[in-house]
Amino acid sequence: MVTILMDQEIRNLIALETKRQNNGIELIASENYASQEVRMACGSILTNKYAEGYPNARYYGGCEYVDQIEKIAIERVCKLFNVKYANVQPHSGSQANAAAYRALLPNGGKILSLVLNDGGHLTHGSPVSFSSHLYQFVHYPLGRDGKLDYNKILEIAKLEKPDLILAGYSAYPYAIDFKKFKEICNEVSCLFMVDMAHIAGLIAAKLHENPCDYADIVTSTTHKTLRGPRGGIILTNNENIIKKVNSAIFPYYQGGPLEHIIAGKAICFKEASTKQFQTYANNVIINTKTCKDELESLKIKVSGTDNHLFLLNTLDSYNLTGLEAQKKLENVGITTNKNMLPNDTLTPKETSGLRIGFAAITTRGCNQNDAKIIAKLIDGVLSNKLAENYVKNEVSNLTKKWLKIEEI
Ligand code: DSN
Repeated sequence: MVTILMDQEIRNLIALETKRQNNGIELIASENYASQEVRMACGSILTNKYAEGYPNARYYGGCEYVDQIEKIAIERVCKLFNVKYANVQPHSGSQANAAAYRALLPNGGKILSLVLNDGGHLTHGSPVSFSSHLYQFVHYPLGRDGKLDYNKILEIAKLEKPDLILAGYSAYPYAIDFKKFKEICNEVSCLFMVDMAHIAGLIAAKLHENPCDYADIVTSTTHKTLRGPRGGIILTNNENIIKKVNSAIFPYYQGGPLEHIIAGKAICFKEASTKQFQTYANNVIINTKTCKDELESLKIKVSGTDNHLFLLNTLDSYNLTGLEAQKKLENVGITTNKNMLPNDTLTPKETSGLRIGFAAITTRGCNQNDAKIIAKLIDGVLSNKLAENYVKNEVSNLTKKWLKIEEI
């Protein structure tokens, strides 16, 4: 007889987090709600299994079922993104990026990536990340309009002669022209890598150009717009590169793969290949634009948007730092994150703005009308035009009519 010990302390905290997720308006652009089926796989007995290595080439016995699960995950993700090879083992997007750099470059290799404050990711060369310690990073800025300036990127690439150009960002609200990037890479004879973590779901739904058609390596997380479990993937069409990627993930950077998470990824890839997911991704774009347009009509300084997010300049609009604005919204149940704006004059701890995204609440059923209400609530809170209790009540009315997030 097995005794099941209930850890009440942790259970209580999970219950409270479930309540927070249900009662709040989640506008963090990198978050989403994975389906119950994905979460059940992630909480399954697959966590018990060691499977170092790859399907049919493991260092442990008893891998016949996890082999099948991992093969299915690989097949599904390759089909979803129309690519030949995949590694589904990265524990995170950062691990995926580390392995991708290792597969493509020697230590000290030169990478040209976006200025980090303009929307890049820590692993794209931040001084506090491994990336800048192992590789030499140079950067391209956004243009004055906050958009990629492909002529400028070419000019810098010709000057710097990088080994690799990196595209794909954490806070870029516009479509990315991967074909143009590839042409620049061809012109300066360098490799091309894309980190599509933020827009993977839009790409899966064919609402954004697919970087797999152009890049030597594409990395991603699986938990943002793709709506899967927390984790990473690496994709390529090159057989030689996937061999290097595989050894960079195991044994170089990681040990045993998380087969429970890989099962969750497999389910997510199936979900993302459906018509319903396409409708969902389309609604994400519509809701984001609706909220942005509404704020703009109220004369608030916001970026444009082609995808699941936009940036709100809180300093110019409300004389609030991003941090102050984030706290004011959090106080009424609207969760966002402070974010650097292109050419920001404040520090990353303060910032001049917020990043706002609709991937998560669109999963719960947020519609265009709700997106308009949310714009008015954001403006009302940040300008002090609306009373706190009124906003809390409106937040409650919206979240009560949306899909409920189950605890398990
Ligand atoms: N931390 C993620 C984001 O919020 O965009 C990037 O990995």
